[in-house]
Amino acid sequence: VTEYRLRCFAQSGNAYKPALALALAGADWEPVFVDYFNGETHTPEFRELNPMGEVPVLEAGELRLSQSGVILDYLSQRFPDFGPRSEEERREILRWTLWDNHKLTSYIATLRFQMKFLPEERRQPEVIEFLTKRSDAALHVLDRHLFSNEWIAADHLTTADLSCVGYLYYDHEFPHDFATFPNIDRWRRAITGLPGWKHPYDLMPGHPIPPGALS
Ligand SMILES: N[C@@H](CCC(=O)N[C@@H](CS)C(=O)NCC(=O)O)C(=O)O
Repeated sequence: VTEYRLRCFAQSGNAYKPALALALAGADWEPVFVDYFNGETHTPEFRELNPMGEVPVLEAGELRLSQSGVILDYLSQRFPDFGPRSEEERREILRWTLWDNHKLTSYIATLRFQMKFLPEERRQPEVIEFLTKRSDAALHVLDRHLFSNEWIAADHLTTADLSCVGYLYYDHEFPHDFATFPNIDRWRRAITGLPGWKHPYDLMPGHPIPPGALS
């Protein structure tokens, strides 16, 4: 048995956040596939595991955690390299993780879902337009922040970086070209250069989506 088990699937940037933390830390972990596109998160068994019905879920012995931000916080105590080195850094990590969950990931993940995963007849142009604008605004905030900061919350990589970068390697699945945000691009490339880095489709099971799912 591995020390950590992460319920996840390849298309989930939210699951990628802790998966990447585990990979970069060289942790003893295994991904456990959740068949999201065939409705597994709606099953009573999964709701028992996480009443919120969401991936990721981390299991470590008897401990079971959900919400990527909470899982990242837990992992940063186990692997202090990407944790805070002061009270001020702890607050900055929390601040940017909350911002990511509210303003960045929630919009860009939902935009991608609308554009790429929802069956065509259920896509709504006004919803896509709204989410595109919201995503754009958040990406500009992040790009400006990274103009004057090498990393998001401290002078070293922290879990705030891993949270914000969750969806930013799924290139060509958005109306935005992330490479045109120069500071985001420089920063996400710095993360790809770290030992242990893998693309979400290589780190977690379930890519490509099998035909027949989603219908
Ligand atoms: N704020 C949560 C978001 C998690 C989330 O949205 N998970 C999606 C996959 S990326 C999910 O499992 N959705 C299940 C469903 O909608 O049935 C986190 O950071 O963990």
